[in-house]
Amino acid sequence: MSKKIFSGVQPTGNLHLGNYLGAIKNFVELNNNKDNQCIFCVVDLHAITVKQDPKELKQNIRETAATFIASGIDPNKSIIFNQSAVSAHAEAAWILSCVSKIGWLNRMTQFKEKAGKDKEKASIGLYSYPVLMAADILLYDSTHVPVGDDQKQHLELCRDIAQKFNNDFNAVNFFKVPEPLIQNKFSRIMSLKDGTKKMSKSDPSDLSRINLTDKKDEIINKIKKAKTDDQLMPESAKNLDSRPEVENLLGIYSSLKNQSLEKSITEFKRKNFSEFKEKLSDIIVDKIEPISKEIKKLLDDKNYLDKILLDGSNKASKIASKKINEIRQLVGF
Ligand code: AQP
Repeated sequence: MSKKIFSGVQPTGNLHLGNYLGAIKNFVELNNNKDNQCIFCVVDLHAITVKQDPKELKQNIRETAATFIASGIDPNKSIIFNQSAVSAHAEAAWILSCVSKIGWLNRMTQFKEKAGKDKEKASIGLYSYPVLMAADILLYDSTHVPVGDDQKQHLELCRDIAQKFNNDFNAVNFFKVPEPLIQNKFSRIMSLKDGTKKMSKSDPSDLSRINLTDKKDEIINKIKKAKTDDQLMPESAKNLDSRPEVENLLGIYSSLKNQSLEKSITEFKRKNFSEFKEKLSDIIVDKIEPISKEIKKLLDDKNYLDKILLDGSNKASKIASKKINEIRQLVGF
């Protein structure tokens, strides 16, 4: 059966190895399967749930589209567009927010993490972010949504919203209930400075992440400075629970090498970290450097990127306007 894939990335700058291994790498594989119909969205409406500089946002939208293409997504096969160009997303989000329960949203851990201690000061957009995400997915009758492990809870909410809308409006199977596509291995890449925190664009320390635009020496330097401990490399996966930074670095290595964690552990068993870090830097540089170079090349041709986004939004708009019209009818507008 052909899969309808939808996923998005926020244009909030500093796209990193976590975004790549947790999401974009998977997008490329899905794009390469000729049976799939894929839509990859630069979710700029999501980005403004926290304050953005308008000039930087514009640049980050192009950079995110460039990252998709540089990583291997073919714009002739998959639709690449930015969310704000298709107004049905905002309209569907409003309608869906009227069937979603406050209690459901109160359980979302990402809001709690991002809003921090002072929830009163967070934007309403940040709170209702998962409803907009549900609108994005449901407008395209998506059957599968590739995301990192951190988005699993939002996907479950999207499934609840779809079912509630279908029930409330007596519209059996109107919204397809999507399946998450989460890689079961290495689906959450952690900070290079703290193995208990996920690698994130908004971490104030640039040393906490490998950006997809980093140059070779920056990568080598960041891996050299990545937190480890004063023991030797582990002998087995058993005691990794108490060594989250080591587990994370071995996870990154295994993911890039497409091999199991156990195999990586055997490869470096009882060795010094310096030897492992050298090999790890090499493999990251091999993967990231060509992507980084291609992103820079694409960013020099803004017209090309703008055209890809415009073509993509025209295609997305055709699909989304049909669905939003059906939604309007069901609601009684
Ligand atoms: N550390 C991560 N490990 C694995 N997957 C990750 N993703 C993000 N961080 C990791 C996945 O990347 C996709 C795009 O994420 P996003 O840009 O839409 O938002 P995010 O999850 O909020 O990313 P960040 O880096 O954490 O941004 P900030 O710092 O702005 O909050 C998603 O599929 C996500 O799962």
